Amino acid sequence: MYNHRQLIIIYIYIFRFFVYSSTSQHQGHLKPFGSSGPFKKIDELRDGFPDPIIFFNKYLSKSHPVLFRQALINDVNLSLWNKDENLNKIFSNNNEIVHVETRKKESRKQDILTMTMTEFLKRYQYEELYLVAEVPNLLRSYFTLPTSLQCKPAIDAFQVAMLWFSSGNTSSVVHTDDYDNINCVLQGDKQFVLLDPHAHKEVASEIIDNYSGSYSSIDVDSVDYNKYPSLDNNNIHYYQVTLSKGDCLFIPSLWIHQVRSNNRNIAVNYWLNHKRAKNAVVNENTCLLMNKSNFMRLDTIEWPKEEPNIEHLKNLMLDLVDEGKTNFKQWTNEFSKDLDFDLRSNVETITLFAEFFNIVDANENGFITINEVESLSDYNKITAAYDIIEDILDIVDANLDQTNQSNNISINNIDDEMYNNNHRINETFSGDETGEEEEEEEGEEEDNDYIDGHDEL
Ligand SMILES: *[C@@H]1O[C@H](CO)[C@@H](O)[C@H](O)[C@H]1NC(C)=O
Ligand SMILES: *[C@@H]1O[C@H](CO)[C@@H](O)[C@H](O)[C@H]1NC(C)=O
Ligand SMILES: *[C@@H]1O[C@H](CO)[C@@H](O)[C@H](O)[C@H]1NC(C)=O
Ligand SMILES: *[C@@H]1O[C@H](CO)[C@@H](O)[C@H](O)[C@H]1NC(C)=O
Ligand SMILES: *[C@@H]1O[C@H](CO)[C@@H](O)[C@H](O)[C@H]1NC(C)=O
Ligand SMILES: *[C@@H]1O[C@H](CO)[C@@H](O)[C@H](O)[C@H]1NC(C)=O
Ligand SMILES: CC(=O)N[C@H]1CO[C@H](CO)[C@@H](O)[C@@H]1O
Repeated sequence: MYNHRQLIIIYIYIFRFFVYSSTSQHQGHLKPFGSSGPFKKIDELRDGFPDPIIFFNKYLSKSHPVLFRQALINDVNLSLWNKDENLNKIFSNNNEIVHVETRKKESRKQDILTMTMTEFLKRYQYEELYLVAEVPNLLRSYFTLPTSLQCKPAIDAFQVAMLWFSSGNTSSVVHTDDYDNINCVLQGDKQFVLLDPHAHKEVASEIIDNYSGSYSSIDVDSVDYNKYPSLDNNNIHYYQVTLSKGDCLFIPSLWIHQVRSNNRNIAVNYWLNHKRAKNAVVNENTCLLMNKSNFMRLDTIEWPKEEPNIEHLKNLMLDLVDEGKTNFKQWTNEFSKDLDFDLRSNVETITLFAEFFNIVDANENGFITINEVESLSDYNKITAAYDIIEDILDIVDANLDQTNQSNNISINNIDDEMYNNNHRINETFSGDETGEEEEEEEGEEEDNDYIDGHDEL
């Protein structure tokens, strides 16, 4: 039997065990995501948007976030958002449909409703509703494209403008986007927490644990540091940014972020295709600053068609395996259909596609399994894979421009040949330092070592 003194000592050991080896002592443990520091300060500009040349050279191409305080202050249409009354007038004779989420604390598994704008305006103050949709047609004439994007090569990279509208108290999941993003608050305020994935690679690959959605299963209101030990580290610097009406924030592609909103809340965000934005040549010649009284409104911009992106790629791969299409020939056929281009008709595209297949086919047996697709959750791998698809798309685009297929190669067995040849390339993609060989950028960026090729998405 133990005497009292021994029992106390045992209790102390048990206590110490829990305190020191089981429970995180970090002050952020079980608190909202990013609520305890240390913090880093975001660059802040106070004179509206910088011109496109500065924006692209100093921020976008360097994946450097920046806050444009009161950038919309001179926007004559900013007062439109003050009252629902104004919006009701605009939509009074219109049936435009919008997508509406049904959980203000974001769940990627929630139901999405569709309803008219008028119906949304009637209901959103009283129900758990969050409009997240492309800016409705009828509203586009009220939006001026941020002047940092008012330049032809920048507009060519423009992907989509989204409207975010709720009565407040929304919180997003922790996630990343493939796009570069400028987010502007039109009403209410929004809090952003940003985390640099290049400075915190281990955090990025641990917490973004749902690969098909590029998001984290972290409970944003109570982060369990025991579950995400990479966060249990006092060298992780968060950026906390609060935007008020008229403020805009640039969030670089692939930066980890989480967003909350308060009160009646309206925001717009502009997504740019990262690869195109990064390759955009924005200088004095290509980007004559426009006549200030003629700034482009959203309704005057030709809406680009949505490109295949990582999301689409992931879903396509999962669907193929589901349908029992698992070998190289089948994938070549299906991807050809998806890209609307016969991958075999061009030696470069079929070679690249074989490289792509090899990345996915981790055990190199020639068949893709669900496990192999799932294990692509490794950030480096999925982006290396997606990068190849982007390269294929470039070739496809160039070829379609020519509409000249006289350089068709007659290939019948080339699939297998290519497939075998490309096994040689496999080690290129097997480690963390993927894709060195195919780095065709100028390569001066410090973020290259995060994931090679990542910065081209
Ligand atoms: C990822 O999220 C989707 C919903 O967005 C869900 O269906 C799927 O089960 C999740 N996968 C994992 C591994 O959590
Ligand atoms: C404001 O909105 C009106 C109505 O769509 C439009 O005619 C006008 O050009 C907009 N002004 C600016 C500066 O965008
Ligand atoms: C705000 O949202 C949180 C969940 O994120 C919920 O617990 C809380 O009750 C909500 N507050 C109000 C006032 O609706
Ligand atoms: C700018 O545009 C306005 C309206 O179209 C026009 O009146 C003015 O002359 C233009 N200014 C310059 C410098 O082109
Ligand atoms: C198509 O390509 C062939 C040779 O590759 C060239 O001779 C011909 O001029 C091209 N046609 C067009 C329309 O570009
Ligand atoms: C090239 O291939 C396409 C289909 O892949 C075909 O439609 C076209 O006629 C071919 N052109 C030549 C010159 O063989
Ligand atoms: C054929 C070939 O080169 N296979 C290599 C693929 O990569 C693995 C390492 O991931 C090597 O062990 C194989 O030899």
